[in-house]
Amino acid sequence: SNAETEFAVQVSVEEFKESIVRHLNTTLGTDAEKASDKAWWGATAAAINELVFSRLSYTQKTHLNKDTRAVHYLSLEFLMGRLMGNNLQSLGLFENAAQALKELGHDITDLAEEEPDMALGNGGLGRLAACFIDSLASLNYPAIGYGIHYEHGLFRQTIQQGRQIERADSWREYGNPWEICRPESTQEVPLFGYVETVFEQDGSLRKVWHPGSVIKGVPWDIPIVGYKGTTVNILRLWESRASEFFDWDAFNAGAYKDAQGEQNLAETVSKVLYPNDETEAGKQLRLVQQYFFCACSLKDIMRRYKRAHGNDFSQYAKQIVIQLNDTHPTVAIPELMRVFMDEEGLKWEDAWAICQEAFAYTNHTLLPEALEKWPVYLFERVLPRHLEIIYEINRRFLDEVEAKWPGDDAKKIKLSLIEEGAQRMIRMGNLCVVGSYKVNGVAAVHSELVKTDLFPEFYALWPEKFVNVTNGVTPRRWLKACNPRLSSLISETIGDDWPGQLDQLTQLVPHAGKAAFQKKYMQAKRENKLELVNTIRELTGVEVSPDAIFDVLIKRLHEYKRQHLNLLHILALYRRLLENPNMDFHPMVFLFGAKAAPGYKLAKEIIFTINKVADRINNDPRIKDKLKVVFLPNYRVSLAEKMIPAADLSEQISTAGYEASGTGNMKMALNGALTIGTMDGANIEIAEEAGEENMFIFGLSVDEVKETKAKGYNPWDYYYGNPEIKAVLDWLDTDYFTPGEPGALSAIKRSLLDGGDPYLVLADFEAYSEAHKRANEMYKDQKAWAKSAILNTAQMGKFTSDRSIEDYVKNIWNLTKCSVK
Ligand code: DL6
Repeated sequence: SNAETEFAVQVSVEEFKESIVRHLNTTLGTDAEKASDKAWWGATAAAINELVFSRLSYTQKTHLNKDTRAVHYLSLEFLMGRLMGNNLQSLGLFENAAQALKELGHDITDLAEEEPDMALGNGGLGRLAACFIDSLASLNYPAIGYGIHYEHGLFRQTIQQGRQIERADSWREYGNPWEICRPESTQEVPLFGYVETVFEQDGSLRKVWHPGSVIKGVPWDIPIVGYKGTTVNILRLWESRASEFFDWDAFNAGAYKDAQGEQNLAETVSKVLYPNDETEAGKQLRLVQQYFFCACSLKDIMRRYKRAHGNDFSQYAKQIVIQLNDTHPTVAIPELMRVFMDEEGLKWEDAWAICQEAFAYTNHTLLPEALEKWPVYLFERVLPRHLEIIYEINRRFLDEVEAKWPGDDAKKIKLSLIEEGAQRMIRMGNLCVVGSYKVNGVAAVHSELVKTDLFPEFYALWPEKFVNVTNGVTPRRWLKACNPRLSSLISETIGDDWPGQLDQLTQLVPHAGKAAFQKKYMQAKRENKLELVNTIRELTGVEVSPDAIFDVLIKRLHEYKRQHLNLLHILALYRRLLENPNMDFHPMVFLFGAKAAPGYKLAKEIIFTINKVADRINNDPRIKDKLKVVFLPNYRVSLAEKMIPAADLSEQISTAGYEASGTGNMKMALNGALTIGTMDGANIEIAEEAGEENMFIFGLSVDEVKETKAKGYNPWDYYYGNPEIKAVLDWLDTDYFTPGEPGALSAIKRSLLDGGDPYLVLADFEAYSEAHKRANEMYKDQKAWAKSAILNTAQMGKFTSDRSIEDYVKNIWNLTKCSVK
């Protein structure tokens, strides 16, 4: 199309070569003869940045001149992965860059391996944020992502004797070419101290916060290059530093040690990402992290707003929308109130009216342990002024509740922002709902559950606040860049507009039944599998066959995601094969990738058990390589990019009602894996699009899960009722997988039987096993399988994050596209 040719960066292979070599000299201080691979990668990044930075500056000028309404996406996590491939794809320069490097004697795929992942997130929530900022730029929406510039991202996982060991992730130890430090936009963040009430002469009261400490926030900007667009937005990440002013005071007072302490605290704030996923962190430092990045971001937003509007705040909510990615940035709500009232002199009513029009909140989980609550005493210590503001928000809000339900104290107890009890807690979810104009869940079923199960009283109060925006993934990274074979085939078949208009994939539907297309499609899959075979060998030493079915389960380790259901079924298959080595069964390779939160004991036991079972099975000649089990260490974005294109079967087996959406499910279906999954999260919508006949759906539905629990679920019934379940669980008590150490793998059995099996693993076991039989049977008919796989790819258009962003724009953000020349 015109727009594309207009944009396509016209950099020839020769010019790109020249630029890389020049940067080897001028940026990296080396030359082509002696440069390391790391230096070649750095020089390539610098060559790319020449194109990116000029576009960034045009974008910023345009947004400033047009004074556009923008979304500010506040997220404690951005799981970016690597940027080189993506930036090249977005600039339309990948082929030329690959050719340039080839002519310089380097393979672009090998050089890409030099780039450490930017792992500034835990899992789905952080990766979603990364996909969203990609789509925002690609769709030419003015947007800025705000987060923390962690020195260490999510821990690096190694496996030693089957166990997860955590090591620090030092992603920017040797610098990061994609980021720009902006010291001129440094902010100061107050903390601790006390609040003074000042009586004004006119009889009014004024609150003055005397902070006990001040830390600095220094921003680092990462350009986010839109796909074939001209927009380059930024992700602005705050790094904490000690404030000189405070060190100096302490130093003069002779309290050198205190000054050191200040410095330590200040620099600890952005030191490390909390490795918890769906579990409460509950540490003072985490609260300080949350406040730190919210305060810096709001000051940054205010600075930009004032440049255009001075002290007239009537336009604030027209120009600014602040999206809260989960409850982690909730403290931004009382902070904005504080800024408006204490610093800008607005009255409560005016400040509150603006806040309620500026904030919107996305909920990502229903798990009670993930719903943030902060002890009141912590707020009192760290953010005393904010506590006062929260109390006042609550007082006024409970008056509204009283007006709606007079005398109904039970309602007030449920809705209050404060949970009473031995330890009084602030409910951040409730604060978000009260302070936001929209609240969204991340898949249709999840958004319903947010209304009916999580916030039913709020829903009764403000039904129009609650909306759904189903998640999506960027097809640029998750198909075009990670799966070049399939991408080329698609482009040859339907043209190459699909990465920006994913609905066009439906043009593949008529090809799904054609033998010639099926052959090419399956050939691409096979080559991807061959590549993964090599990766598996390099990482684990295990040899697997590309002819086997590649069954992939990749996500954070959590009981509700039920990696142990998969494992029990593997044990059942192993047992069946031992009993009957000639069983009619297409060989399978079960692949796992997962990190467990370091303090989550059972999750770590599940990893250990998978590895021990894998060792035994992979080395058992009796089953003739019909079964292999591989746990790939250090699962992360760049490893996902290798596993997803090679997946045949996508395991999405959470207990129905627990997985808010899932996004790995979308990525694998897009790359032609058939889903074996429960009717949970976005699986339901994937089934609507792909057709249930092209998936293997099994297990209890959301309602059945609720009914089963209500009736009084007893896992022992399944243990005694199903001899296979009993046999595999008992097996784990023996020393079959841990010679000389019986009981070393008993944790799973104990949690399922003595622990009550909270996620209904045993209840779903049989249905899961049946679904696997259907999958195995279908794989034998390669034509039928190929057709279903193609139909999956063809019908995943809905799950582009571009569509999610358009939904946010329509239903929540109300932005206008701003084209950048
Ligand atoms: O919305 C992104 C992602 C969903 O796809 C997953 O289903 C959900 O588990 C995940 N939630 C979190 C929650 N973390 N916290 N808090 O990561 O969000």
